[in-house]
Parts: sequence; structure tokens; C-alpha cells
Amino acid sequence: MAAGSEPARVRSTPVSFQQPRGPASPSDRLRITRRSILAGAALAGGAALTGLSRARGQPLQPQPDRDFRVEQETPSRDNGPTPQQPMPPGEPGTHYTPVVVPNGWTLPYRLIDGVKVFHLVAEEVTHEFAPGLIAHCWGYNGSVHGPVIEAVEGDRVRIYVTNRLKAPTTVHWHGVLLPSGMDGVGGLSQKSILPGETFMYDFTLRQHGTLMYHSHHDEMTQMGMGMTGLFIIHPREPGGPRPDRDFAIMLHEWYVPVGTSRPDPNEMSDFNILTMNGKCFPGTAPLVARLGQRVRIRIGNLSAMNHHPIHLHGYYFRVTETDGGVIPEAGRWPETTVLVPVGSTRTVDFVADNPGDWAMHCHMTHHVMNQMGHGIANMIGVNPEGLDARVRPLLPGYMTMGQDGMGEMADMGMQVPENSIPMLGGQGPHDTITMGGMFTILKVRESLPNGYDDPGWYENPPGTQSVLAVSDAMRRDGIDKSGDRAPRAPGPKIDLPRNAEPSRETPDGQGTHPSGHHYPSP
Ligand SMILES: [Cu+2]
Repeated sequence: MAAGSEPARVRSTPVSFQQPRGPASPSDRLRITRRSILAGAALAGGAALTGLSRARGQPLQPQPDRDFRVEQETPSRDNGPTPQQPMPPGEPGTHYTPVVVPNGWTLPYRLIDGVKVFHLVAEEVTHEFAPGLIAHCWGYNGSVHGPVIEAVEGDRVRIYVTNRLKAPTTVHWHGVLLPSGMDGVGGLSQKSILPGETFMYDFTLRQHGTLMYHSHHDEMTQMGMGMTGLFIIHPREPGGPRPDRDFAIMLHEWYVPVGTSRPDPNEMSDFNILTMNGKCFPGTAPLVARLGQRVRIRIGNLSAMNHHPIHLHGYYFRVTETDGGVIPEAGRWPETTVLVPVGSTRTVDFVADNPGDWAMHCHMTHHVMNQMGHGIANMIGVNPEGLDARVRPLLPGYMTMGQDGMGEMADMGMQVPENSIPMLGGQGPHDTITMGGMFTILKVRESLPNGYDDPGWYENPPGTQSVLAVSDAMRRDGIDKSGDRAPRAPGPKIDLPRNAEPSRETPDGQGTHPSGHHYPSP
């Protein structure tokens, strides 16, 4: 089946796709916008009202009927797979709502005699993780990760893979039900694709779901360098309404030594760049939805070592799908965090009934830091005054940092070596956002005059914004500013024995600052 014998002919085929569906064009956005307005109004009126009532400041109450009921039909694989005879090609708009890939794109195909023909090119890609950090990675078709492959249950697909790397490769279709010889495991299911060769994969999609693809040759290196992508198969006949906004996100983790421009795939634990669709915050694009829309977020994880618990603020959702298929209704329970294990996908669904800017991030705190946030000396509580005074004659302006945590690094615009990024920090509407890594923002708005472009920051309605407490309010509510009269944990206050706290000794032996707080001298 391999087409390696005819690579020249494949390469000479002119690339002119009938249905280009790469990064959303403005016209795409408009088209989606209009349809979504109608869909949102017609299908989600109740949910939209719920959201509006929240906007007026009413308490959040679980709404049993707000949950997005999706695809209640039994997944086809439970009824036995779809017949291997292909069906007429599924069409975007008619058979499915195309996914939205923040910071990414969807691979166009050509229809040849009823077959969807895709062409993946494995190659080195110069990739920007976030402004200020560019590295030589490996990916597909000029992007890290590879573009999303999107098709419909029953479609026959033919996927050509051209290897422009200097190493052999293969592509495995993770979770796809297919003949053994199409499974893409180098040496086991096929010969490796040598540099310069083009192989052909040809199979009929017998299921639907959120699946993936990735190199299955020297996985540690090639996946570690970025050679992964999502493979999304829509149901031929959805049992319920389609999502209005269907987001696709691939998680990954990298080790890019500070000051270098190449990920180190040999690293096993100390990852310092954690990404969603190849970007770390503040490089991640927001997920934009209109109030009342049905939102689906599909998350795949082909990180080297870590499972990622992805947490969404302002909402609860149900996990409706794994890469094994649809979870039956009775097996779904509400969550605010979904754990996406390595080598898995999870799909969550909800109605966007709570307007605002909502953080969505990995809840492992080390995974929302960028470079240089790891493996450094613990300075918490250290009084650096004496040390700073001694170092300054040698390094003018020297100031020890980290004694009050890492937040100040973001606030102070930390100096970093060339081609590296601060450990955290992106500019928010109120202050610096002291997050990095696997962090993005779901932006839900009542109106989106510019389509699904980033609508900017949410303006919280009056009375719904946390602000500095004023004296009148504190007096009314019996709050003392010092905090001395606030309730305290029961039991006696515990003190360390006198000789058990060496860190309170300043480096010049002067002793502890009376307040216990240490601020660097200006
Ligand atoms: Cu994580």
C-alpha cells in the first residue's frame, strides 16, 4: 500500500485545494457568526436567560437543564463499527461545524473520487512559543503542532505523509479504528518513511471522536520535538444539537534550556515550557464565545511525562467524550477540572451562560510557569539586606529576589537572557497576570461586534468588581483593617524554638528585622 515507490509523482501534484479551511478567514468568521447568532437564539434561549440573570448579580445556581446534551445516540462502535464501505464525504456546515483551533489551523483536503485526500509534511519548524522565545522544533506543514485533521464518520481518507526530516519517521493514528497495516508503528505495522519518501495511508473512518496523530518512530525525540496533532472525526448523524463553538487544544511540555533555541527531548522531568496548541501564556489566544452558545472544548495530551488537570473558572461542565468514544449520559458527572492523561483526549461540554473573562489552565502550579521558574534556590522569608549591601559594590544595583515569592518577577519586568521568556506574566486589564505556561482565557460576551476576534477585556458591570475595601464598608461590617480581630485558628500560637530558624539570621549576622518583613533597600 505504501506509495514510497512513487514519491516524485506525489510531489509534482499541484496543491490547489477545493475547500481550503486553514486559519479562519474573516469571511469564515462572519459565516460562523451569523449561523451562531441564529443557533444561539433558537437553541439556547433558556441558557442565555440564565446567563443574563447572572449578569445582574443573582447567585449562581446549578441549572439541571442547562447541561449541553450531546450525541445521545450510542456511539457507533458500541453498535458495531460503521460498515467499512465508505459513505459520501461529509461536508462542513452540512454534516459538522468545523472546529476552532486557537493558535492553530485545520488541514485542507481535496476530494478525489469521493475520497478526502490530505497531505502531511513532517519537517523542522521554527516556532514561537510566546513573544521572545523562538526555537527549532519538529512538526508538520510548517506548524507546531501539526494541523488538525477533521473528517466525518464514514469518510474514506487518504493521507500522504512526506518526510522532509533528516531522520526516518512514521505517523500513527491514535485511537482510529483501522486495518493493522495502516496503524503507523515503525517496524511493526510498516517500514519507516525515510527522508525524502512519501507514504500513503488509506482507510475508512468507522467511528467518531476526538483522536490524535503522532510520530511512532523514535517517539521520545520526535514527539518531544513537537510531532503531534489532533484527528477529529465528527458523527455522521449527531443525536443532539451541534456545538456552536467547538475548540480543539493539544497540550504539550518541553524543556528549552534558557538561552538556547532547541527543545531538549531527552529531558524527563524538568519541563520549563508548558503549552496549549504550542503556545505558553502570554502567547495563547483566547477562546471566544457568545453568551448562551453551546461550547465544546476538546483537549488532547501527548506530553512526554505529565497528565494535566485542566481547570475552567466560572463554569462547571460535563466530560462527554474520551478518545475511546462518547461517555454514556449516566456516566457523566459535573466537574470544574478535567484530568487529561498522557496519550488521551477529553471533551467537555457546557453552555456559555456566564459572561466574563475566565481563566482556563493546568492546575499543576509548576505548569503555569515559564522558563526559569524551576529549580531555583528557595528565598522565601530570607532577609537579604546584608547580602545585598555586600554584593552591590561588585554588582551595582544588585538586589536579591524571591523572598516574597515569584510574583514580583512579573511586576518588575524581570531581565531575561536573549531568546528566553520570564517565568510568568502577561498584561491584564487590572495588573500583571502572574501566570505563564498552560494558561489561556475563555472570553464570553453578550455581543461580539468583531466576530470571534479577541474582544479585549471584559468590563464587569457596576457592583460586580472586587475593589479595595472602603472604610465605611469595613466599619459597617465590623472589619478591622489590621486583621488582628479577625477569627483565628483555635489553639495556642506556635513559635519555632529560638535556635531552629537560621534563615531569619541575616547574612551579615545582624539579626532579624523587627517586623519580620524584609524589603530590599532602594
Ligand atoms: Cu499540567
